[in-house]
Amino acid sequence: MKKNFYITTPIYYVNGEPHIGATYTDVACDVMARFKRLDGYDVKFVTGTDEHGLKVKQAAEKKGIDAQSFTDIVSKNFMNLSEKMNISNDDFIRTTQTRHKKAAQALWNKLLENGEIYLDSYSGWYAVRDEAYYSEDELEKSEDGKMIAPSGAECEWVEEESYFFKLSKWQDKLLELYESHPEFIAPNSRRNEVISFVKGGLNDLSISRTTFDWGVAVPENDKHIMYVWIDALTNYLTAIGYPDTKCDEFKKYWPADLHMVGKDILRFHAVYWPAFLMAADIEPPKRIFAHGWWTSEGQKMSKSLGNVISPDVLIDKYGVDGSRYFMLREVPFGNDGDFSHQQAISRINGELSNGLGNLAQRTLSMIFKNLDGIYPEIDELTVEDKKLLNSAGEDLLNFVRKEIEQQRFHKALEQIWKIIGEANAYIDEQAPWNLKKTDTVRMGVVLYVISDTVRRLAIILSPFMPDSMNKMLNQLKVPENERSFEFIENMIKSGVKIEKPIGIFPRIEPDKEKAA
Ligand code: ME8
Repeated sequence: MKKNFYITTPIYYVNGEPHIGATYTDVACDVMARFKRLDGYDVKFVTGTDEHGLKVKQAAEKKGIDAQSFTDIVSKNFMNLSEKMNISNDDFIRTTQTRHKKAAQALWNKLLENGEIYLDSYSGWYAVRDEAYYSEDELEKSEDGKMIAPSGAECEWVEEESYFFKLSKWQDKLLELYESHPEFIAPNSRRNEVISFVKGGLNDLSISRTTFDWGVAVPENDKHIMYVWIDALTNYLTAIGYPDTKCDEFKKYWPADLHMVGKDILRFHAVYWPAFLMAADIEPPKRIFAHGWWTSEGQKMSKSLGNVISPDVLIDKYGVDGSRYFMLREVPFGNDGDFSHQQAISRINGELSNGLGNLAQRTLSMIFKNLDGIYPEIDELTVEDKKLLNSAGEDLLNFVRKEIEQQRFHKALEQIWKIIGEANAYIDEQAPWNLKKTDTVRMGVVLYVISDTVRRLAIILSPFMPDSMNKMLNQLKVPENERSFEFIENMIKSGVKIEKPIGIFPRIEPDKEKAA
């Protein structure tokens, strides 16, 4: 049976330039998508932009352009960034697209038909920055009398006619879902937070607005537009052909295997979204993973503090793959993390340049110089040779697969670097530079064993650093159709000739970074 895998990022608000947060979620999802593809899955990976709502409308007004032209420009910036970061998404959803409006209205109609929506009026607190409603007991009063949400966003009082979704009636069903599918919300600490929020009781949710018009029209009453979150969440269905639930894509990919989100938007995904879906007779997704939050040199990233880390700066300083590696290696996925340039340089130089880069470079250079660049014929492997090869083969792949399934990227990388350490210890012990003078046959075997170890590592690492690992596999002369996991235990072919190797991970000079 064909193995399918559907993974999504949140769709990002287009109220400003993309920052490191969007890149972080994109990279994590990209690693999962690429890993699954190499593991034989048929993958659908979707990202996109969330273009309606008051926040985006206000940002457009500030720029003095109409909302559609504004979102066209900013959405393009997000698209370009995904491309630059080598994100392998299969689709890019924009909520202003016709296909999406059709899907959002179809979901609305289904909820209406099922008796899950009623018209009433809303009076309460709303935070434009979060595009979220809050009850008074969740808010704090600031010194100047403003009502502040737990996120720090300022709230305003709203009173208007509104449609409501009967969220309150789904409380028990949601608790049952969390109970019967413990893997539905991860990490576990977040799961507990959601459960206690739902146990605390749910109010019906206001799902339409009348005081502005930048949104998807409510089908039966165009005085109303849909609340931006019901519009946005539907994107996960739009991408696979909804409302056509009989189409191939929908049948193949729904329920989604993983919605990856930041911890700030877990409530929308783990409470509202499954409730909307169950109310529309659609199965909930299989898993929501909420990752942590990046701060910058110890402080919350904010435009006014001037410490927002732009993905372009990251790419300039550390390269695409250096940035991808650092983000997933530095912080246990799920925890908050602080972005420190010093740490980034230290990891890139220590782990990429010295650890992996050097291993490949010195091995291939020796083959190039001493064996005319040709992998030798191998008669016999010693216990040490086999041990190293085995530790970088199926065993490592199985370990990494298990960690990736649980979104523990840092653990996967930690283990891969343990094996890189073993390979470096092996080369030092075997000392092929000495064998050059005493036993050139054994020197050839040692260099061959390391080359094949590097091949294995590069295949397993390619979801994390696709471009660099491709370069490495090119230098090793591994055929392009032999770079998926089923070939992990294949051996490099003797007699194949390599070219003069070029270092893949140049060191980053700390001084240059200070001057920047
Ligand atoms: O919430 N650290 O969009 P958004 C880590 N449109 N991740 C961060 C981050 C940070 N400092 N800042 C942002 C929305 N993110 C809605 C989503 S989905 C149906 C609708 C990431 O532009 C993280 O993934 O505010 C977070 O959840 C997302 O960007 C929020 O993006």
